[in-house]
Amino acid sequence: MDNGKENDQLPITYYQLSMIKILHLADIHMGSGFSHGRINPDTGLNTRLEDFVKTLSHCIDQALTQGVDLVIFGGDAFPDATPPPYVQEAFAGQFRRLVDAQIPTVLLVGNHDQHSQGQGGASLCIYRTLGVPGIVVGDTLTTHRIQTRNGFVQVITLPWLTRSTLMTRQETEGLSLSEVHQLLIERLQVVLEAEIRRLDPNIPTILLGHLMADNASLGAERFLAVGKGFLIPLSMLARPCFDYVALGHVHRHQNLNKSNNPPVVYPGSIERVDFSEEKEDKGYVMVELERGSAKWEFCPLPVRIFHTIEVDVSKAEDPQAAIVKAIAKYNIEDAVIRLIYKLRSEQLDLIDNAALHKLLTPAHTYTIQPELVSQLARPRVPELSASNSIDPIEALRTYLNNREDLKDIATSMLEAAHKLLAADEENWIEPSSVEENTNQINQIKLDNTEHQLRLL
Ligand SMILES: [Mn+2]
Repeated sequence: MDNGKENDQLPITYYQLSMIKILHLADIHMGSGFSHGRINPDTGLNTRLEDFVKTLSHCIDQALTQGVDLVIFGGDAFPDATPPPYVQEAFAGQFRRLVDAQIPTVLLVGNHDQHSQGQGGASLCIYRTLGVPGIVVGDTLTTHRIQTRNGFVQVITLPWLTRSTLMTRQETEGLSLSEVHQLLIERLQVVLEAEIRRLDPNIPTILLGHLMADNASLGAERFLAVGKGFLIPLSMLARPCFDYVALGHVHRHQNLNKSNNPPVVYPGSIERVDFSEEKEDKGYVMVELERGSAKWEFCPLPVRIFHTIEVDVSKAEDPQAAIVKAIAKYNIEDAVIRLIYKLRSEQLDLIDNAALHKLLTPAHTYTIQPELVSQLARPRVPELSASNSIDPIEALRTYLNNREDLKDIATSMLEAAHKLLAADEENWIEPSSVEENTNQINQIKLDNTEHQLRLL
């Protein structure tokens, strides 16, 4: 049986047998988030690795029991290009089950899977090097014709692109960052058009990309992406030549094309990588594909629960009781808990830390972060509240406008900030991940804006 072999020589007479069933998952990030786990004394492994393996295993179970014809993975297998062997093995052990069941699988290379120089994804390319039957590695922009039990499907793989993939450093010299991005989009357009022209119009077609689409809803990540990201316009993806656009990179599940012609879907990560994902459902997408139509459904996975318990007890008479009450609102059993409470320094003696630790024991893991609120009335800047997102320079300018005492150095502070940001943009190393920086942004939002700016 030629299952899963890429086949450039299609039979002359070709009939679509029936609908093709596909499992689409992305952003496994196996081996990340260890700080939210603990060592399992029975196995010696971090419990978060065990969680991720269990969830991936659940996904593969579904592929097997529901008899899918193809599995497509949208990239970011591990947190970086050189995962430790035991993590690689855990990942391989799950995909091996698809090989055994002769289910062809496409593994796309995400930004985390690439070496910083953008020379392909070593951690996934090993499957091609070994010639693992049925596994296709998507580390270049190209079209794969794949034979499944229910007929052929063509998959265009679009791995994470870096500047160096599409252009030389000389070509970008003297260009602004937005000009570089514009040029990149133009280059990509040309290469993608060439692939599209080669498509067989009678075969169901998938575009599988690891990318940031220009209207993906990101929350805090969006703020960070400004000036750094390489955003792909949705119009490049939502085209009738594709029956389904399968994406990876953004950890929040979403369909970017509500009219579904074609669906443009991020399944999201399969497990919560950090607290920025605490409120998101996690899962995979099941697709029924035919030429000209794709029915899809998001299937949630049972994953570890994360709760942030945040409480301001600075005005409470009995701060300990107020914290205990806040904790009682949550079912903390087996969950990853982050307790953040704000209090005044003279209340410190009223907190019974040992009792809080005892109370949080049923959690899987927990952290306790007390934050002292200052007694001094601080001038707040309403324009800089956490709900507003403005670029860093504007934020600084607004802040300085509100600080008479800093008037003398305001201009030099702005100049220094410009220099810092420009230096950041000149850096050729791609940001390892937008999504992983969310924590940082959340932290900045939690911390006092004034305080952060003072650090400049
Ligand atoms: Mn990614």
